Amino acid sequence: MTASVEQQGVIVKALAGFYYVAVEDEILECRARGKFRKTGECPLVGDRVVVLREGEKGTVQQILPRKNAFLRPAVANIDVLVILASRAIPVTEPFLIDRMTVLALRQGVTPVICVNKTDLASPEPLAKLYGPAGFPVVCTSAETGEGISELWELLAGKTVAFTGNSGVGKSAILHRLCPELSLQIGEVSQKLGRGRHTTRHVERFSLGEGTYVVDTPGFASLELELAEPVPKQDLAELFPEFRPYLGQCRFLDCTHRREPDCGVLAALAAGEIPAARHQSYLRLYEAAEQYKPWEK
Ligand SMILES: Nc1nc2c(ncn2[C@@H]2O[C@H](COP(=O)(O)OP(=O)(O)OP(=O)(O)O)[C@@H](O)[C@H]2O)c(=O)[nH]1
Ligand SMILES: [Mg+2]
Ligand SMILES: [Zn+2]
Repeated sequence: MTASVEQQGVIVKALAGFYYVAVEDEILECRARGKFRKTGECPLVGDRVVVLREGEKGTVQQILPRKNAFLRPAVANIDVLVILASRAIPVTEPFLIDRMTVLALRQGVTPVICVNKTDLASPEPLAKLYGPAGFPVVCTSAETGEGISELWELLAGKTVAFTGNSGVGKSAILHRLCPELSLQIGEVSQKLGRGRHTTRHVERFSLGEGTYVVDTPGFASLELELAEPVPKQDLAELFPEFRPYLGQCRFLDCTHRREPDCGVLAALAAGEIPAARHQSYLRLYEAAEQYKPWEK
């Protein structure tokens, strides 16, 4: 009979019901304890966990307190969320970026906007939208290597997750950051302009010097509709370029949609806030209003 021991580690990969946990110098294949199913708790890549080890296998016993947690992409305890976008195929809808920045900021995670495929299309429209809004923006090409060292500087020493629609180049950029990694990089269907969901699981890679990057599967727009929205009253604060105007509304409970003497609407009219960003705000506000958790 093998003796069982409790150890602490970090989940580095989740795949087909197994969790791969880095304990000391090795990776232990684990199942989750049955009680997680009952409590609705879900172990995530990046979670610090207690495992019960029995020989070569283990069981995830307990999830240690989290700094933050995301369901899509399914990661925990990150410092930076790199939102990868592209203006070539597939074209990223700015709303996707806006939604991810809101989710990141809400949990105290720094969003970095990375506009990839600069060899195929100018990143400028997106850079102009997000730079002035107060986000770090970096323009890259996994093809030519443009912007990779700039991106590296934003990530060094941090735990980072990559997200973005399928085919924008998350795995390709990660491969550029660390060519030794063996990653599957997909093809983009020319006809559909969509990626093919090449990456199918969440996995954390160590790039050395205390830098960790999590590659995640790209999402489809449909999944956004199912996700739990941010409460409507919290939204305006999560648009950084709205903040200077939030104290300037006539009504304390102004929702910045159509009220008279609204500081945000005045800034919008003056061109200080881009129309696209305000439209995303309205769309997220509406989604929050219509969300009925009991219907999910
Ligand atoms: N021309 C060009 N092609 C790129 C660039 N980045 C990625 N690609 C190509 O785009 C396709 C998709 O890249 P992936 O890295 O697999 O995309 P992904 O975001 O990981 O996609 P999923 O894993 O499906 O979410 C591949 O054929 C890449 O070679 C780039 O900067 N320029
Ligand atoms: Mg991928
Ligand atoms: Zn207002």
